[in-house]
Amino acid sequence: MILRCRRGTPEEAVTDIERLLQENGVRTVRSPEARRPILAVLDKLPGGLAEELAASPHIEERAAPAKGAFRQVSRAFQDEPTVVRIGKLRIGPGHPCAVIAGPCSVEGRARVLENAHRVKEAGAHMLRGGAFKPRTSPYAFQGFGVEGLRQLKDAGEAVGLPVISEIMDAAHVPAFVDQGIDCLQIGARNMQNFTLLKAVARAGRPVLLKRGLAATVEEWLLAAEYLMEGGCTQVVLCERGIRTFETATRNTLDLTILPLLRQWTHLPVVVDPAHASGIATLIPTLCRASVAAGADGLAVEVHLEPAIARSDGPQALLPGELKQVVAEARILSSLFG
Ligand SMILES: [Mn+2]
Repeated sequence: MILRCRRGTPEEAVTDIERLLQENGVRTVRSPEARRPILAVLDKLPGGLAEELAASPHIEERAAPAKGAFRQVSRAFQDEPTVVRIGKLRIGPGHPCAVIAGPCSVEGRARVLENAHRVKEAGAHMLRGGAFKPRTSPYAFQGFGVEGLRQLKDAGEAVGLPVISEIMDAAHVPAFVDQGIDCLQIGARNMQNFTLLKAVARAGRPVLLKRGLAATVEEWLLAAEYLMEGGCTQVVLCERGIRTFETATRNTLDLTILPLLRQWTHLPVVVDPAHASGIATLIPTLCRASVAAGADGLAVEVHLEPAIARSDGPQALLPGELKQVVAEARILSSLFG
């Protein structure tokens, strides 16, 4: 349950409500919302307490979350949508569509630097690159690890872009922080790795949380709830396609949930049509559809020579194609935003 106080409720009245709940063994969390005090009630209310709260002149509304266990991710927990801050970049409503681009894998210092220059020239806002790669086959390229993080960060700094990379292991959090990785990505396969979610939440960095390939929206938002419960308020959701009966494409891009997420959560949403489709020629069209459906950002992969990419070459855009995607996203987000 979420308790929404009237605007202008005095602070003492709010702390009285918090104390009353605490004395009854009920935990609460205060929303960062500035316009009015909002409390998420984490535990079940004991008998009689609900009536007592209902009688309070300070509580305007007792909102039920869209799904039972949602609390801090709930739309009702914040009147204002969350705008995630990554350096100078802003991801969320009211800001231009954020484009995250770069190679699937960091493939060496010179290559990632060249890629970064082309991504920057194309107008993208954040450089991506995998250093720890979750590959289906153990024989496929696994990434350069910490050295890859260092090369990615150096490339980002050289062109003035923040960087994002996937973290697969809770033990790697200090390495990501030490290397200055600006945004930590939780990949689709780790969406419900709760130990990882808890560790990443404490890293004090923005997090991009990909939807699991077989995860419902409820499971996905509860994974985001883990991050928020752990103290991370800067969470970006990323739809990257789900596994269906269809085999013509790598996954099936689920844009249906974009307007639904707007109703259920205040968190911003980015769409990754590259991993959803797996086919580079489909990506520009899917980018347009994503922005039209309300995406706050796009995540795509770029390679200068896709034929020799060490991973995901078939879904890599060329720099010129990225430039077109960025230009169209800017126009469409101003039209629909
Ligand atoms: Mn990839």
